[in-house]
Amino acid sequence: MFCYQCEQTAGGKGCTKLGVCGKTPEIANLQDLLIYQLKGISFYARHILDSGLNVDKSVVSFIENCLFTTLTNVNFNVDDHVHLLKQSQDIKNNLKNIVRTTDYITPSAAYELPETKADMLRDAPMAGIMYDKTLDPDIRSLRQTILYGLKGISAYGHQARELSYYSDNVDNFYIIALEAITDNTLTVEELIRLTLKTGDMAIEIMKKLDEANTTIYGNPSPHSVNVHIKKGPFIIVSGHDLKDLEMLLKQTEGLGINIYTHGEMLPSHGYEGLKKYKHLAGNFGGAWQDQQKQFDNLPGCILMTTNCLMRPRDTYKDRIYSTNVVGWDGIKYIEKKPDGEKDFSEIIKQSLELGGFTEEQEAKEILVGFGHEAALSHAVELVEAVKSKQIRHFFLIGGCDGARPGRSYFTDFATMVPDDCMILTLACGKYRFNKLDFGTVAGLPRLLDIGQCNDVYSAILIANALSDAFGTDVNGLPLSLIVSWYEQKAVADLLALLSLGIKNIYLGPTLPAFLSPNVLQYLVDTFQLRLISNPEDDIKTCLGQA
Ligand code: SF4
Ligand code: SF3
Repeated sequence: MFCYQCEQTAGGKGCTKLGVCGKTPEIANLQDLLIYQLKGISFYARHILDSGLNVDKSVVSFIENCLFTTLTNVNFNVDDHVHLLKQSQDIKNNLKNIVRTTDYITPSAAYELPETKADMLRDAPMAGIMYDKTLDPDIRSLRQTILYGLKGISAYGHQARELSYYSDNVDNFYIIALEAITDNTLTVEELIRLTLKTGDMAIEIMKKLDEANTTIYGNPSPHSVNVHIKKGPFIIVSGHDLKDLEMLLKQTEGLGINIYTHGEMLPSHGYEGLKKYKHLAGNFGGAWQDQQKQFDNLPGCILMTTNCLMRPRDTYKDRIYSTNVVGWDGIKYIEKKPDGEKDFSEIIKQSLELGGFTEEQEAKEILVGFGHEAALSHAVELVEAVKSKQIRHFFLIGGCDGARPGRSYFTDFATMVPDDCMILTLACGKYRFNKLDFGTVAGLPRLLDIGQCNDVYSAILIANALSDAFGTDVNGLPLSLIVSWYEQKAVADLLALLSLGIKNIYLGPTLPAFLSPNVLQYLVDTFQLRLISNPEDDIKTCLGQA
């Protein structure tokens, strides 16, 4: 196996024996072959697009689901992968029959998947990232960057599609980009353009998801969330998928079960359509990497709707459920029925039987719900506060959390931000400091939580509105972006920000291993992308005092 798609990759270079995430060589090889099959499917689908026809949405959503399945910490179930591989060959065969091209057929399009898993694994090495030793390292780097951006987009695309929202541009882009990254005629410059286009598409899908979430559940508004436990039976819901949370809230109404959010589900408390359920009781635990410790021996159940799933310990393996594309060998899976609904009766029954917490902690509340509408309802005050020097600077500290010790940078950074500066947060990295009291500035909370990682779109809208008010562009604002990355949704988010021409982003805790020295240099020269150094110096540089 070889995988270097996430921040915790072994030795900062690549996982080759076993994924630090727990991905086995078997799963890694099946995932490589699945991506190879998607490239083959896209070869034929591209011909359909080029002839002016549409590709069937069932094919698009298959591609999207497979991309999402291979994202870090999503699916570790062998049977799921074998099943998807078999489906991929059927889809490829169908498209081949429709297209009947006489063009040169790429190897991934021509490939015939064997019947057995053993034979699939025999073939998998030729689909590996490092298989072609002669490939130019910059071409490989850009191809993988695009692929990881697509994986991030697919997570948001899946979430939006669950709510019946999608973008035809993004749907077509999966195909165009997957085919392009097998095209040996494309130059480095062309692949750089495609990388930035991937960023455009990331914005487009986040916009669609924002439209879906805010149309269905209303615009988030400030809401205090209890982060301590209550007495009684409970279910913990993790991941990003609001629709799953809503279905579960409906099915547990009046049953005396408390629903706690976990990880990236925390911002759901801001949405009127979800917070109206009184048994949405609070948030449990910290970011994803703490789950094994925090789920240990819990007297209740857990539902994982998206990543990040870690290897479930035996002490809770019988109490954790997955849904959507998430999976692990031996854990219970909740299917979607043909009408789009899900039956949560098994997890509900089990959580009632387990009985829940017997003690209750005194409530401790944190504030969430500053999406673009709520934040911009204070636009006039914010602009005035900047003009009158009550607010000196905005720091957006956004992105993923993770286990690396270097991530204490982000906590230190947040606590060192001067009192006359405001902190905006996004995604699960905020768990490192969101229970601290940051007080107020200019009459507003000094820490405003914008939401999940996909709500980087909200941050972009806020930044654009402030730019208009100050007659500048985003780079001219008293705003610095401090981005922590872990998995490929963060790659999509970073590409989105770069595609808007946003400069001076601080990225950490380390740089992606998949960026070749030349590609990195291009990003540094063009966007002044910086690796984080230490919080004192970085804050000084951001405030122009270095
Ligand atoms: Fe390693 Fe990350 Fe790949 Fe898992 S996803 S195998 S930790 S690089
Ligand atoms: Fe977190 Fe996985 Fe990335 Fe959505 S849940 S930000 S790490």
